[in-house]
Amino acid sequence: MEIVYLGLGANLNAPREQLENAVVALRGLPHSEFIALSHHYASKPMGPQDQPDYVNAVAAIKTALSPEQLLDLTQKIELEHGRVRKKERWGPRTLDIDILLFGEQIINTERLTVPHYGLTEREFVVYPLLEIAPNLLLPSGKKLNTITATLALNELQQLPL
Ligand code: ROI
Repeated sequence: MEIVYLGLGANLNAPREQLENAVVALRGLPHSEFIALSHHYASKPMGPQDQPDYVNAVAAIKTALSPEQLLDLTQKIELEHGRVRKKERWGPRTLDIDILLFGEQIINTERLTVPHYGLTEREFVVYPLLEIAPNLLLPSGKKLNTITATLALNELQQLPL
């Protein structure tokens, strides 16, 4: 079993409900155990600014699935929640599930880059992740909690439950 951290994001069609539905689906993943969920956070869009603010969260699961099996299932959840893959890069989305970390594994395949390439630069990933894993060590050997010293909050806001 590996501990996997998943980044959740949405900015269309009642984003908080999208995340809640995603969590229900993640709780039902086979060969897996749901272990933690951060608060929801309101965040300013990274990329084009002419789109709604996002709601982001991070979840932790324990899984016996392989990274590719998990990716298949998270992509299926995205599609079932009406994710529209638009042509526009970094455009708005109903639900995005990113595999941030998969145990200590470093994965570079056609389909998967783990750790997620944006992990340490995105306040809407780092702060929710820190909330549920305050002592996390990245595969690079860097401690996650040292990154916040140089990472601006950019109006990130923890939302009440
Ligand atoms: N911006 C924010 N704030 N949150 C996201 O989840 C997010 N996801 C994306 C892009 C378009 C890069 N911007 C984002 O895919």
